[in-house]
Amino acid sequence: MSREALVFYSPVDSSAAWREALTAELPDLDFRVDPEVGDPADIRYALVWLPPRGFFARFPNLQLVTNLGAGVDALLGRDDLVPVRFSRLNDPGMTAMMTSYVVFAVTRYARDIPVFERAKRRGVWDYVHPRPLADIKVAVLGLGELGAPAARALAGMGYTVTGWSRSPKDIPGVASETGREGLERVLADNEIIVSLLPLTPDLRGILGAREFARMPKGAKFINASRGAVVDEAALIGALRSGQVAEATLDVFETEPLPPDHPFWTLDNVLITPHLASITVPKLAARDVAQSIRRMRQGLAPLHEVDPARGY
Ligand code: NDP
Ligand code: OXD
Repeated sequence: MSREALVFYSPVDSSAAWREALTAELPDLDFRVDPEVGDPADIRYALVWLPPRGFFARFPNLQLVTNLGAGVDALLGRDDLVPVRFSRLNDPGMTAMMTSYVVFAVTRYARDIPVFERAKRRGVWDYVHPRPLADIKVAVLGLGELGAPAARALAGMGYTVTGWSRSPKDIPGVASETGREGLERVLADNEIIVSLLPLTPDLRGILGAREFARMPKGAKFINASRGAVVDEAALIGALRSGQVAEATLDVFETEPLPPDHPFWTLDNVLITPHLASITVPKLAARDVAQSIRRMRQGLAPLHEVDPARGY
């Protein structure tokens, strides 16, 4: 009879912090860190972020893969995944951090901060009269676990907020749009557009030349979800022409962003290195432990992902 173990793999998250947080919840858990996995047949659970190709094929008794984050695009469609259950993390720390990033990026534009950053570099007192927040229309594309709280926070601050999602939503202070026609309206009506869309086959490249042209001239774009929801060449064209005046980009089609990428040369682009939000082990471990307990009882894990839906 083999033992029941969990394998941890992440190039960015601390295995020590996760071991401590998870074994505090589940003292009997045999927590192993790749590549020290012992007998691969012991592995029932995987807690992973961006594991290399071939990773899962080694574990014949794997039952549950938990993504160390929200976006599961890098896990789905792999050829080394045996049919297992998938879950994602959904912890309050990750949500709070994403909301703070979106509020920062939107407010930076709403309060004309890039204008003052440039004026300071030129040594110029460049007064721009502030506009009431209610006059500033912001769209949040994707109203999921992260998008909905960000939209709610923006609305709570006084912005005029519309969200776009697959199904209609009822979020206080946030107008709801769905479908292709809804997207067309959202793009045309809002001066600040935030993407919190997952990278699914449907949404790959959803924001291209046509969509940037539809935005009001001088729109601001914030992408904190996945680079490939955007056609980067089209965005660069729009940023060069001024159709899109400014962009804040945390995510890119290729990461790390290659040194010769045109985004680096654009003065109207703020680049952050994919850290809009991270998972906080102490806060997320409870759900991971609960999912393992549920699996032991033959129940579905928490925050299960439907591979067919893609998010
Ligand atoms: P969720 O899966 O909870 O929500 C996804 C949202 O997108 C839902 O509102 C869903 O609609 C909507 N959606 C999906 N498909 C479509 C479609 N075809 N048309 C319109 N709307 C659609 O995701 P999260 O909110 O948790 O996270 C969003 C993304 O943020 C993640 O997938 C990940 O890529 C990224 N992320 C980035 C981080 C960073 O540090 N930069 C950190 C964490 C996440 P509905 O509600 O109707 O299902
Ligand atoms: C995530 C991310 O999807 O950090 O959680 O990008």
